[in-house]
Amino acid sequence: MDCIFCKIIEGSIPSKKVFENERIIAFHDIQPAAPVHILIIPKKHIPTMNDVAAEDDALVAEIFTVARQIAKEQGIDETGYRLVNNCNSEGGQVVYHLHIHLLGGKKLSTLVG
Ligand code: IU
Repeated sequence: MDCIFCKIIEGSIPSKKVFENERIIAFHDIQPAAPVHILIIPKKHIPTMNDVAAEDDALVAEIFTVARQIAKEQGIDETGYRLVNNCNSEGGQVVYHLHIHLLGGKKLSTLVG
């Protein structure tokens, strides 16, 4: 499969990993938009948020658990952070493997279109 994030998961493309278990990995974004910019992704290839199925409910919940844990480890849980999912072209999605952006470490601007 020609998916850059699947290649990161299998290790054929390197990444700066901050978390990994059997279902999820998290790594630093290569073009950080904030002092902390980490991507949290399922190992299962789910292209977009629209493709999340009922059987993925526990996986999606675990992604949020991992996000909370990483925010704490990065020391931004109290100051605050933002979790973002871009879905499809008008949502700004570039990589078609489900991912949640964890952004923080500075005062983020108000989210506008
Ligand atoms: P998006 O939500 O699909 O727009 O976000 C894709 C992100 O993946 C974006 O912030 C890129 O900088 C990031 N990224 C990466 O970290 N490593 C890569 O090899 C590639 C993209 I391609």
